[in-house]
Amino acid sequence: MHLDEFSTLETKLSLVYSMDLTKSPKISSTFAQKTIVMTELTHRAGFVNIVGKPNVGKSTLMNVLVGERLSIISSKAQTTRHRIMGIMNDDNYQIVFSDTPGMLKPKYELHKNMMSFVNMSLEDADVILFVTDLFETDEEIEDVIEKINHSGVPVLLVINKIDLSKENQLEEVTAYWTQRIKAETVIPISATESFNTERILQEILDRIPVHPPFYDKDELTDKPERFFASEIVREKIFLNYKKEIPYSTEVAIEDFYEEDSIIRVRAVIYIERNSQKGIIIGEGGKALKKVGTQAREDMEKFFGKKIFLETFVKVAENWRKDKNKLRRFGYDQ
Ligand SMILES: Nc1nc2c(ncn2[C@@H]2O[C@H](COP(=O)(O)OP(=O)(O)OP(=O)(O)O)[C@@H](O)[C@H]2O)c(=O)[nH]1
Ligand SMILES: [Mg+2]
Repeated sequence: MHLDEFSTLETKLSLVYSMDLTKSPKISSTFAQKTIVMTELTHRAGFVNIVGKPNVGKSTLMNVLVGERLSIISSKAQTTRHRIMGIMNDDNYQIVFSDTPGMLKPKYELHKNMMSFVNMSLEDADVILFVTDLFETDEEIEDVIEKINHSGVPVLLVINKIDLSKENQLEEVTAYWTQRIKAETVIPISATESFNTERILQEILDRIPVHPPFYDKDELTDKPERFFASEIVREKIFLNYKKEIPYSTEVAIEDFYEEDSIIRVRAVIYIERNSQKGIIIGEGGKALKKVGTQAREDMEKFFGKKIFLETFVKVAENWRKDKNKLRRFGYDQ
């Protein structure tokens, strides 16, 4: 560690501890000073990147670990399209989780961009959480697994959805994956039941370096408010429409205007073809109204404020295959 980093951190810690500790009549200032140095020598921080095939529960797990609904979740594969950071802060550590899109063989330009988020996250991790469930195989992702096995980064193999496990299934799945992934340990969990997720935390803390925090301790994510607003609308689209519609849709927030007692949000739902407009809007506008109401309710919970949400539908012809449009939607790397 650089000496100047040490002194900045020491100043910060001095401020914190002079408030907390020296106020207490039982704790002398010498003790407070010692605690500062101890914390400096023991504070851990690192990047923990969550990867795996689509639909195995990566986003559910990150939300559980961070304790906030940062990533959207759906029963359909390929819900997550970006790398989303979720920061877990404690006095003694800071873990910067990254949720990533499901690993797949790219079929169009959007997939390539999604996979570049995954590849990047393999490079800057202190620990990789490779998540699978009881049902997935390594089909289509053999090359990414190869990359993980040669990355030199410690891998924790997380087997999710064990609430659905039948006799011997967990043993069989564990045997299958331990032959493929070079993992330091295997952690069976149920993300939806928060079962055994504490063990993940312990295994991470054993592996991340002693380091000052990378971000302010009150920060929770790297993404702006508009991103979460658009993701909430997209989640409701994944929930309410079938087949190609969720995959053909992107959401852009054109206005996010915060007033004292309300946030005014203008969301544009982009589809690939004019013929999809009718499906999105639905008979008498019912389908779009439902999406709007559900999204508004979730935004009010997320932002803790009343929301006025307007939704519009526009066509962005074949946006999934168009590099310029993808860049406009924030997929540029
Ligand atoms: N039964 C059960 N279902 C789970 C568990 N964890 C997640 N799920 C469900 O699995 C589905 C996919 O969850 P996500 O968290 O969106 O999965 P993901 O890996 O982020 O998926 P992509 O973003 O598409 O890569 C959702 O319907 C979740 O409710 C679990 O522990 N048990
Ligand atoms: Mg996800």
